Amino acid sequence: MDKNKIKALAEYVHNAEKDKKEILKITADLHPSLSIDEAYLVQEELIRQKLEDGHQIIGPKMGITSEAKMKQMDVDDPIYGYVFDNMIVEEGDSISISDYIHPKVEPEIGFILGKDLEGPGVTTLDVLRATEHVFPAIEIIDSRYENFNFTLPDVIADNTSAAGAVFGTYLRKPEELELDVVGVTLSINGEVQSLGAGAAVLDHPAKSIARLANMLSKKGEKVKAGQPILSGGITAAVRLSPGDFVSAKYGGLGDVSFFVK
Ligand code: 0L1
Ligand code: MG
Repeated sequence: MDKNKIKALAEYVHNAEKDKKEILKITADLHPSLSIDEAYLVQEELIRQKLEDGHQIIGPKMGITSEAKMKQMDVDDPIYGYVFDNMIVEEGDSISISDYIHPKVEPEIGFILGKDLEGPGVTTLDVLRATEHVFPAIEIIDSRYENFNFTLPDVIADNTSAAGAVFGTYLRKPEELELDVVGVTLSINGEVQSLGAGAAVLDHPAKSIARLANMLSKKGEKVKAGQPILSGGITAAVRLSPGDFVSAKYGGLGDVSFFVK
């Protein structure tokens, strides 16, 4: 795919995000043969455009991290994207539904590393040894595609539906918890909508960070110390509506919440 095509596809997705208007997936019409490698080139260009607009990367995020979802999409690898500064929602604050297209939320375990991790060959144990803190988080996903209808390359090009992140402030050392059996409930207005345990994320959330380091190494990049990293959704994502009070409560890892106006 030539540079102009990559730029045009990135602009197509970027404009949808800026205008809060859903679009048809890239593979429907614009570029049906979009491959995973090409999709990451579009994502890179989208990220370049966001940086050019003055936004900053806060940290990477992992997506499609449950075995069920990977099987459903017939892929062996999860995917990654990036959380930007304008996506951050302070714990306890409100978001306005009109700033999104059709937002959903999923509870995740966040990681902050004390040292960079560079693949290939990074293991779950390497991640646990390098982790300074884990924390509770909620990711807001808002696919720019109509009805969240996309193929894997489409969603990679769309920065893995990244739209928001609420980082909780309850920091824990990873050795204080068994992250695979940490339970979480996701509630809207006090009613539990979905629940799960850390193992829903590739058997162990730290394994997801190892996969991230190993995938990034293919383009000569590493997972950087100090950045908050989202390891992947633990439960099915839940659609938001105005008036919602969203709360994720974790076993041994506190909770995190916000409001929807
Ligand atoms: O963070 C995620 O797992 C979302 C990845 C994209 C899939 C979706 O938008 O549902
Ligand atoms: Mg997610």
